[in-house]
Amino acid sequence: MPQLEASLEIDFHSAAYKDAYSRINAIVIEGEQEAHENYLKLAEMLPDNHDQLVSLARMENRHKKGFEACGRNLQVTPDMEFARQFFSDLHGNFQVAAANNQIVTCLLIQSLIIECFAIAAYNIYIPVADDFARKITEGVVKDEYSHLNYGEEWLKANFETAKAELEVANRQNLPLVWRMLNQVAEDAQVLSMEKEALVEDFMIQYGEALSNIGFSTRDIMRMSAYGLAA
Ligand code: Y39
Ligand code: FE
Ligand code: FE
Ligand code: FE
Repeated sequence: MPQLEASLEIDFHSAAYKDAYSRINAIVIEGEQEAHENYLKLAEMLPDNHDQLVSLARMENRHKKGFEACGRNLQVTPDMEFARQFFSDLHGNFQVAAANNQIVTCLLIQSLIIECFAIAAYNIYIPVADDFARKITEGVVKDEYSHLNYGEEWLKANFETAKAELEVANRQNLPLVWRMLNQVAEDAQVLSMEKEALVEDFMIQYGEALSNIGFSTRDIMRMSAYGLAA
C-alpha cells in the first residue's frame, strides 16, 4: 500500500506501534548522539574547519532532543541498549579511524553513510509520522542535507588523495548499513515505513554523493555492489 494512504489509518497508540517505536526512536536518538560526538571529533581532526564542525555537532544535539520529545509525546521509553548494539560496529569503525587520524574514513562513515541513512529514514518517515514527530523530522532532515553537503564538499576538494581510502572505507562500511537496514526492517514496517523505500532512497542519496565527490558511474556501480553481497 502506498505510504501516503497508509498514514491515514496508523494507530500511533497501539501496543505494537509503541513497541516498534521504542527501538526505532532509540536508534535515532543514539544515532544523533553519536553524530554529535563524531562531529566534535572531526572538529579536532580538521582545525581549519573547527567552528563549522562544532556547529554541525550542535545541530545533532538539537536533533537528539527533538527525537527524545517525539518518544515522550507517544509515551514510549526508548530502548537505548538495543540502539547502542545497533550502531556498535559502525561506531567502532569510526573510533578506530579517528584513532589513526583517517579523516577520509571518518567523513565517509559519518558525513556520507550515516547522513544518507538518516536522510532516507527521515524522508520515508515524514509522510507516516504523527503530527508532532512530522514537524520535528521536517526540520531535522533539512539539516542532514547540509551535513551531507559538508562531507561532499570536503571530499570533492580532496578527491585525488582521498579516492583510494574512500574505496576501502566504502567496502568496509557499506555492508554494515545493509545489515542494519535488515535488522530494522520489521520494526520500520510496523511504522508503515517500507524497507524497499528505505533502500531506494539510501542508494539514490549515496550514489549522488559519490557522483558529486568525483566518482564515475562505473565506480559508483562497483562501490554500491559491496553492500548487496552482505
Ligand atoms: O547525522 C545524523 O543525524 C544521523 C545520526 C542520524 C542517524 C539516524 C539513523 C536513522 C536510522 C533509522 C532507521 C529507521 C528505519
Ligand atoms: Fe561513544
Ligand atoms: Fe542529525
Ligand atoms: Fe547529521
